Amino acid sequence: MEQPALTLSHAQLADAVQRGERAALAQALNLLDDRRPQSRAIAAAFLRKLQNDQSSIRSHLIGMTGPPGAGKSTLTAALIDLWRQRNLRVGVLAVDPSSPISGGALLGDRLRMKTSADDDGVFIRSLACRGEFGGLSAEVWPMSLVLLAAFDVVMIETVGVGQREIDISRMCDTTCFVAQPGSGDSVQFLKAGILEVPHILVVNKEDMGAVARRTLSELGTALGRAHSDGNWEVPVLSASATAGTGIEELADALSRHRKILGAGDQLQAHRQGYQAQWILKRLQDEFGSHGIARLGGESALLQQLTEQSLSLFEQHETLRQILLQPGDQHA
Ligand SMILES: Nc1nc2c(ncn2[C@@H]2O[C@H](COP(=O)(O)OP(=O)(O)OP(=O)(O)O)[C@@H](O)[C@H]2O)c(=O)[nH]1
Ligand SMILES: [Mg+2]
Repeated sequence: MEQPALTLSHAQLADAVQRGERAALAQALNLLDDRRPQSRAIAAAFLRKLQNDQSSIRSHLIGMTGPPGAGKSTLTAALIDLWRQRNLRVGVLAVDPSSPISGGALLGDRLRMKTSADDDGVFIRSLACRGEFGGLSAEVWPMSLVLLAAFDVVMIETVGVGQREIDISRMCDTTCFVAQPGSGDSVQFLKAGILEVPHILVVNKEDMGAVARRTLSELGTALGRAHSDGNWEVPVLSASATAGTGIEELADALSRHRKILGAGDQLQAHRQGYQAQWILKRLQDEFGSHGIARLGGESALLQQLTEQSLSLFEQHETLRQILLQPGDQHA
């Protein structure tokens, strides 16, 4: 279906997004998808407004990862119920790997079944995984910025154990790994350093009994004490999304981790740092390492990006324009 033309100015759109208006959210997400130069300019101005308003600084970006079928969607649905009782507004990006194993298209549906369609406090968007997984964050990060401006909690659900989900986990303020009872993979991956240590580990399906308890203790051992940094010790929790047990503990652990990130500097630095990496990656994909060298090399570029206060697309676009100029052969 043809999208209606943009009827709001970028500033009006930003305001409407911050009020959590559904139509504005849909329009904003479409705008980010629009590759035409004119739309990119509007998107850049729109994102700058959101970032200037600091409207996302109190929100919480959570990554939910884990193997196919571990219960990420069911757990997310249970958390949504709880968060809504606590009067928190929730946005979800369900990243659909389109894999037949994990039942691709069901991903968002399972959530939608549990959440009322006319509750304005919940917004769910399924994303088909277009192309390479490495290219996924290209879309997910700007979308996250939009949802963070509109909701108290934003959850990104991705399937994966190991390298594939790392980018998503770096993007998020808090990463929660959902383990499947009886599957030794998570334990092995954790030991081998393939699974980047999440902030929270949860073994779902505790209603399965002994097998779940065994996985819980194996994960606890594999994690050891080595991974607790100064102010955060990684909790290993047990829950059952279907029986509704352990959900409050999980929600509390998530909010405890959010609290230690604080209301300002640490969180801001983390997101700004990720954004710099995001832009670097986009430029690398488009112009190769030669392009990065022309901009003064990776570390100088990252330094410059974290210090600038331009918005995401503006930073990216400004650097693209520089690189699209005829190259200085001596650089
Ligand atoms: N016994 C039991 N089954 C559960 C629990 N949570 C989820 N399930 C079931 O496990 C299956 C997978 O659940 P999902 O929530 O779709 O898992 P997922 O991790 O989102 O799966 P993908 O997105 O496809 O990777 C479904 O049949 C759920 O009903 C639980 O706590 N206990
Ligand atoms: Mg799922």
